[in-house]
This record gives sequence, C-alpha cells and structure tokens, in this order.
Amino acid sequence: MNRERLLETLWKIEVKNKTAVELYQEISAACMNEILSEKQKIPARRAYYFSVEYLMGRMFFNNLLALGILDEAREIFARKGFDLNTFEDVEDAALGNGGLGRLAACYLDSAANEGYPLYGFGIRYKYGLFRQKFIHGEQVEEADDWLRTWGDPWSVRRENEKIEVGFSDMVVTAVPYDMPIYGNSVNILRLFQAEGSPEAEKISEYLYPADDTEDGKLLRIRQEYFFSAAAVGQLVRKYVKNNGKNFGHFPDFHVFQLNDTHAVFAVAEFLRLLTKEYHLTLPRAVEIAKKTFNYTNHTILPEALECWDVTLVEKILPEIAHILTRLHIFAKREWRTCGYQKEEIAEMSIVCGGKFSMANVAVYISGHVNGVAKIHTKILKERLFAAAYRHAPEKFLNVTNGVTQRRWLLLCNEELARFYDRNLGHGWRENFPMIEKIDCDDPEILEAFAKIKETKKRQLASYIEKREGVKLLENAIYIAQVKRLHEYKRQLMTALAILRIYFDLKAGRLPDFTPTVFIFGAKAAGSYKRAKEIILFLNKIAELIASDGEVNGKLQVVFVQNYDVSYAEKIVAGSDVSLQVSTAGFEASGTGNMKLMLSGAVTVGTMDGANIEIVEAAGRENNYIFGATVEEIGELCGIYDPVSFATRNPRIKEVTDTLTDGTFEDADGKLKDLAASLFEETYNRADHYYVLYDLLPLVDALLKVNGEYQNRVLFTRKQLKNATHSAFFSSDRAIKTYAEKIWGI
Ligand code: 26Q
Repeated sequence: MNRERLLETLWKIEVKNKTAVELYQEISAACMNEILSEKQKIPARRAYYFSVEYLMGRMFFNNLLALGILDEAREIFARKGFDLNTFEDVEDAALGNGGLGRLAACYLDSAANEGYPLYGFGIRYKYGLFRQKFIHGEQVEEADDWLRTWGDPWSVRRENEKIEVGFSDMVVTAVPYDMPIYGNSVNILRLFQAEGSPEAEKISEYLYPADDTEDGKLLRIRQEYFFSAAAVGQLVRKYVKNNGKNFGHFPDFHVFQLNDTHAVFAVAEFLRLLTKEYHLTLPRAVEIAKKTFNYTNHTILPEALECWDVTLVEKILPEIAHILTRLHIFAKREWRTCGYQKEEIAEMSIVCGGKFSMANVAVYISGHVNGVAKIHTKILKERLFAAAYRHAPEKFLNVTNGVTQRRWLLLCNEELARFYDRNLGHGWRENFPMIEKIDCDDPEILEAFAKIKETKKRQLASYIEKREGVKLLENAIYIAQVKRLHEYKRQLMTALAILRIYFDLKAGRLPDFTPTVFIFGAKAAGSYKRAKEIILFLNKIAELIASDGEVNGKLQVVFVQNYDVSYAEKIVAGSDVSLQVSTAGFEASGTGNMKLMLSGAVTVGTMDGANIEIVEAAGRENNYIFGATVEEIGELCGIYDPVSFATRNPRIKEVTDTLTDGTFEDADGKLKDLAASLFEETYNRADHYYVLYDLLPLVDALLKVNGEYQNRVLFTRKQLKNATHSAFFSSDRAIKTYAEKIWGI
C-alpha cells in the first residue's frame, strides 16, 4: 500500500458541490484502489470461515484506521470544510443478528491484522437485520435496505467468478461480492448473491426468514446450501485445476471452519462432489473431509440446534439427502466396529427421528470441535456431545471468544487509547497485553481515567438525546444491558429488579441512592412474541418512572431503538456497568461483556459464559458476581417451584404483581403472558430461566454497586482494573489459538 499516494489522492478530491454520498463513494473508492493494488501473498494453506452471518458494522472508519490514514484523512477533509463524521450516518452492514455474526467480523479483522490467510464465505443479503422502531412501546420492524442510500463501495462484484448452484427445481447463480479485509495480510470476505430468476433472488433476500412454515424451512435450507455449495464448488474446482484430481493433498491447502451448524451442508456438498463428480469412494471422501472440516458450537439451547426433516431436504436436494443418509449408515458402522454403546450411537446419530441432526454431522466429520468459553466447552464435553467426547476427547477444545480492540477500543474510545499512549508509549497498540502495566493505584492515573469515562458518558448522553429525544440524568451511574432479546439473557429479571428499586425508592427505603440510568438495547426476533413483550414491559417501566416526580431525578430507564454495531460502539465506551445476567449454563460466551470490559465497565453478572474468565482476569473483587451457579441450577431442577418461591417472598411478589394488577394498561394480555411465563407451564416449565430465583440477589448486587460508586476512587480503580486486564479478550489472541491449534496456518 502506498500511503503517500493515497493521501495525495485524498488531497485532490474536490469537496465543493458534492453530496455526502458522492464524497463517501469517492473517498472509499480511492482507498479501495490502494487496497486492491496490494500484491497478494499466496500462502500454501488457507483457512476458510463459513458463516451465515457477518455483522461488519460500518466499514469506512475501520478501513481508514487499518490503512493508517484515519487521522490524516479527518484533517485533510476538515481543511476542505467537510467533517468525515458525516459518514456516521452511513448504514451498518448488518448482515447478521448477534454475537455469532459479530464474532465472525472480529475474527476477520484479527486474522488480517495478524497476517493469517483467513477467507470468509457468506451470503450477501439484500436486506440486513430489520430496523427497529418503538411505537407505543412496541417493537416495529422495517426492512433494512442497507444498499439504498450509500451503496457498497467496499465490495467488488466478481462477474467472472460466478458459479451455479443446483436444486431439484431450479438452478441459481451465485455471484460473489468480495470485500477486502485490510491488515498485515489482505484477506477477503466473499458474499454470494443469488441471481437468475425472481425465485432465485429470494434466496439472498433476507437473513433468517421465518421458518415456522414448510416454505420458510425450505427457504432456509436453500440459503444454507446455496452459499455452502458455491464456496465448496469454487474451492474444489480450483483445486482440481491447479493440482489435478488427487484429493489427498486437498487438506494441505484448505482448512474449513464451520461457524455453528448453518453451513453444515458444505460437508454434504463436499462429499457429493468428491464421490459423484470425481468418483472417489465414500470412505476416501470422508477421510479427506475429516482432515478439512472443523466446527465451532455457539449455543446449547435445544431450539437452536438445527435439525432438518429428511423429506424436506429430499424434496429440493435429493443428492444431498442421499449422501447424508449414506454418511449416517457409514458412521454407524464405524461406531459399531469401534465398540460404541447402542445409546451412544443413538445420541450421535446423523439421522434421528426422521431429521438430519446438523450438529451430529459436524461433530462426526470435524477434526476439531470447539466451544467459545471454558464453561461452555465443559458443557459440550459433559452434556451436549458427551458420547463423542468420551470416544475422541482429543477432538474437543476450548477457544474463548475475543473482540477486536481496533473497533472496540481504538475506534470507539480514542480517548482511552490515547491515555494508554501517554502512559505506555505506542507499543501497546501492537502488543495489547502491555496495558496490564498501567498502575491502577496511581492517583493521577485514576483521575485521568475517571475523566475519560466522564467524557465518554457525556458523548453517549448527547448521542442518545439526539437519537431518542431523551435526556439522560447527569452525575448518574450508567448501567447497560445490550444484546439480543432472549428469555435466557433475562432482560425480564432486570426489569423486575428495576421495579424493586423503584418501589423501595418511593417508600424511602433507599435514602442514599446514587442516581442511576439503565440503558437497554436489543432486537427481538420477528416471530419471538415473548421477547417482544419484554421490550414492551421495559418501555412501560421507563414511562412509569419518567412520569413519577418522586423518583425521576434518581432513576431512569431508556430502551434505545435499533441497537446495532454502531450504537454499541457508543454504549460500550460510555457505560459504567455491564449487565451480564444470563441463567448460568445458557450463555455460551457473550462478547458484549468483553467490549464493555475493554472500556472499563465493571460486570454485574452471573457465573456464566466468559463472565467467569472476565472476573478471573480482572479480579472477582472488582466485579459484582451474583446468582445461582451451573451446579446450583442443576440441583434446583425438578425442585424449584416459582409460585411458592414468590409467595414466600413479598419483595418478589410485589413486583411480579405489576404484570397483572393493572399497574400497567394491558388490554391485549401481553404482560399477563409474561406473568404466565414465570408462574405457569407454557412452552417451557414455569420460570424455566430462574428469573425469580436470582431476582433479589441481582437487586442486592445493583445496590452494592450503587453504594460503592459513591467512593469515586475505589470504584474508578475497579473500572480501571477491568480495562487493563481485558487483553486476553482480544480476538487477536483467539485467532492465534485457532490458527495454531486448529488450522495449522
Ligand atoms: C437455529 C435454528 C433455527 C433458526 C435459527 C437458528 C440460530 C440462528 C442464530 C441459532 C443460533 C444463532 C445465533 C447464535 C449466536 O449468536 N450465539 C452467540 O454466539 C456468540 C459468539 O460465540 C456467543 O458469545 C454468545 O454467547 C452466543 O449466544
């Protein structure tokens, strides 16, 4: 990359009479020119990441940072009278819905930065994750037409690298769009767009189309097969062109990482190609696949473990159904020969109850299977994949997630980055663990850090005021719970805890209460009714408190609309406290917890996912751990009765009563349904996620924070301890682990 030449090009860009969109296109194009002119090193072996989601967020600032020209570019255009921050209006590339998609984006960033050849494959959805608005407190979804206004100057359409993907009823053209990922190596995220007919185009129209109907399920299967087959097809073809049909060396050049089960059809397509088109035997093809594929599991929720009806797959992909059925028989024979028990074979079976278990395909074929935090990997070994683990323990490993400090510190908290520069020099930027050298007991350092937090909080407050029209309380504690809306993440528990504090404040039981703002951000999946009810409940609580003159100077709730990567960048930098309160055993890892930690938020959390490792790194005494552990939850199973539990605890009953006693208007019974989820058996047992069980311990933890916050030195020290002990949670560390332990690149 020729930096001088690029800066010169930027200097020459005329600003006058141009719209922001034109300038955005022009500046981006100039950078892309430089990026694409970079000579590609041709590595012997590459890793390929298969993911149905990539939550890239805004590319502009990130790419300029990676090119090392962000500050100069700001300066150049400022002199020309144009503020680059105008591009904060550019839509996020939101081709994902949560942790798994953002993790993929962080890993691409880190791999490029560390110089690892990691290439991503996915789908170029026409519409990203919906835009969220609240109307009368309820979530309303709007299509995210992300390409409409600003276009996509960071991708290149590769017309001559199209590939056809065949279904029994249609042939679809997969057109690659390549997004270069710039760093010490220039890697590529290749997203396929489906073309050829209106029916074909539907395949890459929406992310996670509703799959509650047969047509919906078929569309999901088509999506998964579409991008998996396009990717595998291209790689296999290219291999044959360069190396001939001796597939024995395929794994020398390729290693595949399946980001959860959404691309497991890649396994079937690989076996189909090798056996049908290149006439290898199935055993030989399986042998090669076993050296090529790896699988990361991201969730143990039964409803999220993909199983597809054999008949549905047969309908549109008969050869794929056939090969998976053959694989099922083949694997079973192998297990029997090796002396597996009958029950074990049933547990690991590829076909079960007329469905293909995509996770079982992945575990069988993968050389490595990993979980995303220590406790999660333990659960995979002991519960989800116990039989497979017993027979092949060497296959399983943990790679605790990480986040890129370039976006989640350098970009979103420049002030903190400069603070590290001042105290450590610039070395930490290349050697992140150096930040641990900061002296957390030095009063001047503490003071400087506290000032930065204040600045970031003010910036956050003014951003929220602009976006939501809500003025945040000043001199308050900012507590953030930002993540997908899900029952296991227990936003409902936080809602009830806030009501508890509200009642206690009103009753004068909390005389020394420090003003507190609860900031929520979350989207509920379109078809997830109960999640939407929780959003409504929180918005009603926000309204109740805001209109109550007795408490509205002390307590505030704001649920921001359309929480996305760019919103997250503001919230993680400007929060004091990170709420991570999932039911122990359910949150595989969490990565928002890490982002908030990087900016020095203390965690109020359960011993779940990566929270455990966070407090291990930053000190339990510097965080606020509460609630039932995995073991305790296990012991409660079958004994816990939320009805009698609440009856015995008036402090619980008083707040759950608000769901049904008319405190809030509820003509359509939405809040009543939330009460039902706690006290009655619905699609889960009553209070399946132990919301009431952990409620009062959460309130206690929040009140402990509230008290300790007043000791500014003590609390700031806790925050700084968290910030400076966050380096382990860098995705640079995580990607190195993948590269060394799994990929061998
Ligand atoms: C499965 C079947 C049918 C329909 C949808 C799905 C489905 C879709 C998306 C299942 C799972 C997902 C996404 C999961 C996800 O984002 N998991 C999160 O991954 C993060 C990165 O590892 C972890 O930090 C989070 O703990 C985990 O929840």
